[in-house]
This record gives sequence, structure tokens and C-alpha cells, in this order.
Amino acid sequence: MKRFEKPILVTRPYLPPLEDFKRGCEEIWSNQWLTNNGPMLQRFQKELSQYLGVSETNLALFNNGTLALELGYYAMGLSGGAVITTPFTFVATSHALVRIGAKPVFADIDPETMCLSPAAAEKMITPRTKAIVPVHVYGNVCDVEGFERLSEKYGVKIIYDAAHAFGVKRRFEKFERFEGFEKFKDGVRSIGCCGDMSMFSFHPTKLFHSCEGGLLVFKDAEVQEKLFELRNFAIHGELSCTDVGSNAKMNELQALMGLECLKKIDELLEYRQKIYDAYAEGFVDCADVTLVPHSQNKAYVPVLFKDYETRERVYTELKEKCNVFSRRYFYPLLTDFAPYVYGKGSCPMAEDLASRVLTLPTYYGLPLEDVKVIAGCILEIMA
Ligand code: T4K
Repeated sequence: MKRFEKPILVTRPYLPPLEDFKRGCEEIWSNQWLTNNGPMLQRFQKELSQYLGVSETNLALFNNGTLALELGYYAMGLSGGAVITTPFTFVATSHALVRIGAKPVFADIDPETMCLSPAAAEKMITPRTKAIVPVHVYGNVCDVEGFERLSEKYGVKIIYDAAHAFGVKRRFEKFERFEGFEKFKDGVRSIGCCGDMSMFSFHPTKLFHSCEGGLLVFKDAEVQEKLFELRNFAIHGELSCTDVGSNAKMNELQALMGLECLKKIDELLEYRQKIYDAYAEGFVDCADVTLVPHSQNKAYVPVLFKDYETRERVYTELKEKCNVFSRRYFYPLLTDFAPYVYGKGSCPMAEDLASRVLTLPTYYGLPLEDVKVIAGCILEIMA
């Protein structure tokens, strides 16, 4: 079995040409402006608005996705309420709820998309429920029409954790309520147009990044003023403070990195698809490795094995014998972690899938030849 000389990590961030980044730094140096709503941030906001086809009044940038979620939840009035969400996600989805005084209530996932199931979520709705937070996990699109129906029926807010879903677009036949979102030529819209709010993470482990960063897009343009206030301590000039805000401002170097990466976004997405295809080819004759096919942006390459033991063996031997560092995103489930154990045992589908899933290396620049070798190593380990 091949052992790679250098470790192959589950992901590596795309880095723009250093010369281009330096040119941007020269501009920052001459502005002598590093954060607090600077010109780079404003440019990044404008370009994101064009890329996503959403009006600039319906988005807000933050210094990371977790604080974006936290302040987004707070601005949507979720404090003190119960919020239905998935245990099959990164801890940030729920941590941000707890930090604003909301109670996460866990419901099971759909086995196809691995996202929160609207039917399971509906069963958990009570008069205390203020919102539902589905996650487009791995870039797989949730049953957005199903959640729209729940929102209409029960009057609950729908806030998507779209941390993994940057670049995902879709045709939406059933609802057109987000008027701030433009339809692109081919009739598709950004996934961010669903629900009341969506959060995209720009962490370097994501296919698109700004060193660290987070973006909220929202239906109601009036929320923007509240979010701008909250990300800057909720102070207004020197004499007034109106709420308990935070410091969640994106700085100029982050915005520059985001602008440089945005230039490359189409290529980044195309390359991820090529990697996915190379894995698919590698596993074509093996019924015991199932590639999860639903992600449009191929932000991750999750595969399912037949049982926990096989997954663990592949994970360990890839690392020890091949120098390949896959990850078990998202195992353990949130309901296995101390703050959320009250939900343990309530989501059997999520438990099963978390025990069998492994996410394989994918990033811009990972040679397709290496992908074929990794697939071959997995088959050998399983043989
Ligand atoms: N909601 C969801 C559904 C999320 O998945 C996340 C974050 C959030 C919300 C919160 O968004 P942010 O606040 O992060 O914007 C990582 C990330 O830290 C985290 O952003 C991400 N989800 C989560 C799924 O994964 P770790 O602990 O696995 O990362 P780490 O440091 O082990 O890095 C993974 C691999 O990437 C390593 O093999 C090394 C490589 N790497 C990493 C960094 C940071 C690099 O090569 N270069 C780098 O700069 O959590």
C-alpha cells in the first residue's frame, strides 16, 4: 500500500498569488485603516452581493462564522426560546444558540441528505419553539420547501447554517418570497435565499475563505442595522450604547483575502467536482463504500462504510500506513458532547450515519492522481 511522503490533510486552504495579496496590502498600508468598516470590507461586501445576487442591504460580514451565527440568532429574537436543530453538525451551530440563551432541541436527520428532517423537526415543535436551524451539511441542500411549510404553518423562523454551502445555487419552484435575491440567467438563485437568514463560513477549511470570516444573508433588510450595531459593541459614536453587542468585525486583511479568493471561485468549485469524480471512479466497483452524492459544491467528500468498525479501521490505517489524514466529520454527534447529552439517544438515524461516515481529503491543488491512490488505499484496507 502506498505511503505518501508528505502527509495528505483533509483540506488545505487556497492561497492567492502572493504578489496579488501584496498589492492589496499596499493599499491597506496607504489607507492606514485596519478594521471598523474599512474600504476593503465595503468592497468585499459589494462583490459578495454581486456574486450571490443579493442586495447589499440584505447581508452583513463578520470576523468568523460562529459570531455571525450568535449575533444572527440574537437579532432574530431567539434568546429564551427553544430552537430545533440537528445533532449532525459542528459544535458551533448549537454553541451559538446556548450563548444567547436559547435551548437547542435535537431532531433526527434525513438519511439521503444527512440534513435535519422537516418531519422529525415538526414532531418537536411546542409553543416555546422560536425557530428551526437546519444545516446544509457538506453543502447538501436541506429540504427547504419542507421547512418553508413548517414556517408558514407554525410561524417559526428558519435560520440556515449554510457554513458549508457557499457557491450552491438552485432553482426554487415553490417559493419566491425572498425578493432581495436575484434570479440568475439560468433561473437559479443562491441557496442563501431560503428561510429568514443563512450563515456562510469563510474559515480556511472551507472551499472559499477570508482567513476567518462569516457572512449572514437575510430576508428582512431592516435586520442589517441591528447586525451592524451588534458586531460593533452596540455603541453609537462616543456617547451611546444601546445593547450588549460584541466585537465581531471583519478586518481589512480578512476582506482582502476574501476578495482575492473570490476571483478564483469558479475554478475552486470546478476543481472540487473533479476530485469528487476521481473518487467516484476509484470506488466504482465497490458496493461497500458509498459516496454521499448530494453536495453541489463538493465542499467535503463524505463516504459511508457498512459499519463503525470498518470506518474506524479505514480512518486509522489511512493515517498510520498511508500518511493520509481523513476526518470523521461529524462524529461524535453533538448529543454525545457534555453540553448536549440531554439529547442522547433521540436521533437514531444521525447516530447510525455518524458512526459510519468519513470525509476524505479534498482541496484545490490536490493532484487527481493522489485521489486515485487514496481510493485504492481504502479498497486495500477494506479487502
Ligand atoms: N457551522 C458549521 C456547520 C461548521 O462546520 C462550522 C465550522 C461553523 C458553523 C462555524 O464557522 P467558523 O466560526 O469556523 O467560521 C474545522 C474548522 O475550524 C471549522 O471552521 C469547521 N466548521 C469545522 C468543520 O472544521 P477542525 O478542528 O477540524 O480544524 P483543523 O484545525 O483540524 O483543520 C482541519 C484541517 O485543515 C487540518 O488537517 C489542517 C488543515 N488546515 C487548517 C487550517 C486552519 C490547513 O492546512 N491550514 C489552515 O489554515 O475544525
